[in-house]
Amino acid sequence: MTAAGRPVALVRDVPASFVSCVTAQPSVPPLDAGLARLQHAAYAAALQSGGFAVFRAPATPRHPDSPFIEDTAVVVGDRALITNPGHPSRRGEVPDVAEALARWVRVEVMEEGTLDGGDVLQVGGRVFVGASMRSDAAGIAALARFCGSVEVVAVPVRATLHLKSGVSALDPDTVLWHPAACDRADLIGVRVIEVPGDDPEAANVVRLPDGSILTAQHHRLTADLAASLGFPVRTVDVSEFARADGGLTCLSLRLRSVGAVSSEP
Ligand code: CIR
Repeated sequence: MTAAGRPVALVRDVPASFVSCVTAQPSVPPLDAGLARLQHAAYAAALQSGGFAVFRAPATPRHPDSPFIEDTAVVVGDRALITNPGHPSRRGEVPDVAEALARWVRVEVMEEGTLDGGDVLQVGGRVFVGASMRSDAAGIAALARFCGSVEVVAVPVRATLHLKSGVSALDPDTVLWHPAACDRADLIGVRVIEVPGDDPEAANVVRLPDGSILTAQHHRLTADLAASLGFPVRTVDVSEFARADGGLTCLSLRLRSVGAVSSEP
């Protein structure tokens, strides 16, 4: 399929070992890799129909969390910073991602500290980075060096795994935010829309190139909220990934300023 000029989204297939993902609490019943694969395919299809050219990196059995590809790199324009993920079990995921990204962007590897891409939110002309249980001060400093003249704002993360677990962009100047993620005042220079309810992940959405918002099926209120703000909404079921502490953004690396020449089926 030809998709000249479309921004790229890179996803990573679900291995059978997905059942052994890192989770804050043991999964009962156990995670279901077959169901996760079906949901992952629907997620990739939604990215595609919303305007991304979707590319798939193969699953790696040794890395159960590898479908959460967002954590392994930060793409700014035509450059990517390959991260050193905060959880030791995830560090082996990065070489394959670096190799895949090199097709589109210049790749640099982080040399100090830890950083998860799930903590990095690019919106309002700034880069917000969560100081979280996964991203430390040295990692945040490495990101700031990588970003050069683009302002990097460190945001203490309250009760979520990552910053983007509870804050994500609706458009270039607006974020959805849940109070469990961070202090609202830290989100300088952007319009902040509070998401109701108890689950911070309800604020995790993906803005698609066609301007629509991808929401998780189990967060009905988020879809209603986005629609009430005038955004077209697409919805996918990612419940199996939510059980492994992941949201919608975690499942792809989005290269918004890189146009694909062709995409895989
Ligand atoms: C982990 O704990 O690393 C994975 N089970 C979930 C990662 C979710 N990623 C993200 O929020 N960006």
